[in-house]
Amino acid sequence: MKFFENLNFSKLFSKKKIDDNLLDKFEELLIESDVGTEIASELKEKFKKEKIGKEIKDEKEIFEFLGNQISKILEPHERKFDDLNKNSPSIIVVAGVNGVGKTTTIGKLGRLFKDNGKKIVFGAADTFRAAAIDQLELWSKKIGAEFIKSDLGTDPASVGYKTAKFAEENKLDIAFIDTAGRLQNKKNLMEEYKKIFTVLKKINPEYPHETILVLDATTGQNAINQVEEFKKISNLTGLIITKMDTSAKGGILLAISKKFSLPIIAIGMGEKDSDLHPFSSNNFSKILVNNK
Ligand SMILES: Nc1nc2c(ncn2[C@@H]2O[C@H](COP(=O)(O)OP(=O)(O)OP(=O)(O)O)[C@@H](O)[C@H]2O)c(=O)[nH]1
Ligand SMILES: [Mg+2]
Repeated sequence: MKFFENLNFSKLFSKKKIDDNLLDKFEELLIESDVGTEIASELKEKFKKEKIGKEIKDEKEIFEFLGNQISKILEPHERKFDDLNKNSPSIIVVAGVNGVGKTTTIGKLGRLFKDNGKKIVFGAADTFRAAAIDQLELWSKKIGAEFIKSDLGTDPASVGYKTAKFAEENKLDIAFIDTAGRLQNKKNLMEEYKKIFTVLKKINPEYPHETILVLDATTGQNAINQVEEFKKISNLTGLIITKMDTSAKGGILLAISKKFSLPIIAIGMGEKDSDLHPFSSNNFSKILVNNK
């Protein structure tokens, strides 16, 4: 990630004194890094207020300024893992378009809660692909989670139902329901999600307690459309951003926080079960500006 990686700040600030021309460049670079125009202009104004006319010591000073500002923007959105298990059982639907990392994230979350002594079940409500069911089953075996599936092609909502019931009957702590990767503009597929929610609510109107949207950090601006689409059909309770270990520009998270004010639960930093990190605005901003 490191969204300032390709941004040539040293060149930009070689003049040392900050003037309007440089500030415009600064703003442009921020926009290129996916933070969105609003935040880019906000950061520019703050930077201007504090630094205009002053001598800048070195690049580090700029990174520090940006890191602090980014951390301040994101801090109110931090949400702790523990918060996901307030009910017994906690019913959690994991949503997102295809390939973002839903199934892997369920595996990682499962590992985390399992390590904390929780009893969990995974429900394979992605019934469209045999490989998707197998993938989740492998994760369940790996970490010792219960596993609920139906035959290929059966109604995803019925798997959701079975999973929640199983969690209730067996007094489990958490049920994670995996869903099919699908394009948010395919109306019929969004209908499938709605059906899952409707069926869960028949068991208990509070179900699902959580609908977590998984976003792929490499997606860029399109992630905003994804949030918009999923917000229409569900009560999103949190975000998890995956693939932050790649060259993705994590700046999109700032744009999303600004626009939707959604809690951020965790970031995915790789494919292994230990690669899910609680979201910390402070750490995130540091990685982002590469201010080690
Ligand atoms: N580098 C990296 N790869 C990840 C991360 N999370 C998931 N992946 C990889 O991304 C690919 C897709 O992950 P899945 O978990 O299958 O994604 P999905 O959303 O369930 O996909 P569908 O079920 O097809 O919609 C896999 O190769 C994962 O190993 C991450 O944080 N970092
Ligand atoms: Mg999947």
